[in-house]
Amino acid sequence: MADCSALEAEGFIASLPRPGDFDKARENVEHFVAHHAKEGNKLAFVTSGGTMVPLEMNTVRYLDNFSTGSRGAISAEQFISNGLCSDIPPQILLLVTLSQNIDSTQTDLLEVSPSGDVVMTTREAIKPVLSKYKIVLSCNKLLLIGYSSLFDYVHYLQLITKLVNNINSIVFLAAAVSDYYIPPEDMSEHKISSPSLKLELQKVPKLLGIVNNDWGPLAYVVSFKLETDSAVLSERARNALRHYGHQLVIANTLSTRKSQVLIIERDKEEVSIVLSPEEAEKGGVIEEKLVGQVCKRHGIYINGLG
Ligand code: PAZ
Repeated sequence: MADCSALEAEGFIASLPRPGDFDKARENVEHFVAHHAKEGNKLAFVTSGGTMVPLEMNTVRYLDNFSTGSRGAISAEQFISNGLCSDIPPQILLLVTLSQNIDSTQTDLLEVSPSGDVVMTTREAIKPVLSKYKIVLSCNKLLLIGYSSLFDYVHYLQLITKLVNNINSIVFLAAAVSDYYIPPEDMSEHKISSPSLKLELQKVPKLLGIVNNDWGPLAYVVSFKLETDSAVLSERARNALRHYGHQLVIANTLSTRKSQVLIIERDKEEVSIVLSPEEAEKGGVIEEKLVGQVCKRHGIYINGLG
């Protein structure tokens, strides 16, 4: 694993272009965190979706990791309405990819009015979701920060983890982060037009250890391990837990991720969380159980440190 020191991580991140709205996002996150710290509220910082790796500076083409963003989005909802936690549920800071999936969800909500204008649909099915979303936003319980590329993601990951570094914070890393990238200095400025294309990608330095060792040492860090071969899942997740020192690793395989996950915790037997077909049919989601377990364990963690 290409691990790096905090200094190397700083250098790597500084070599990447910053998202255009970084300063505004920093201001928003600072306000959100300060407000909830004053109230003594818990925070969950959730990352969600894939991280696009651009091939050109003026990006026409890119590579992406598989992720629909649904794990992060549903988990954020569950953190907000977590019925399994006895105390106040955490407020949410959601770092979410601005991917095609999200765009297409949004365009599904659009319809053309009789006057020909494109307007948000008032279809019954989405009314409760939208109104819940509006309430959550207006109560300042949710702050959304959008990103597209790997470059944006690592800048925000560093910024936000440092700002939420507190025992009351859960850092919940559900985004699917690329292991490879093209360094900006090797990228074509404009659209590549060569007759054939050979790509040489560099390994992205492993930032997972830095997240809790340097940027967020007080936070409760939960990372995800994705494999496609279930035979190696548990062992690799346990290795990741040992290697990075996170509080929890959630292990999932691509094909069964919506119905089964493993919770891997230091010095403990792994716990399997399953969503039965009957529960799924009734509209149940595995994230409800998963987030409940995370909140319960975070409560134990806080009490242990307090
Ligand atoms: O976004 P999604 O719901 O389609 O999938 C979720 C997931 C598989 C990306 C997530 O559970 C996960 O494992 N994230 C970490 C992936 C990684 O190992 O980089």
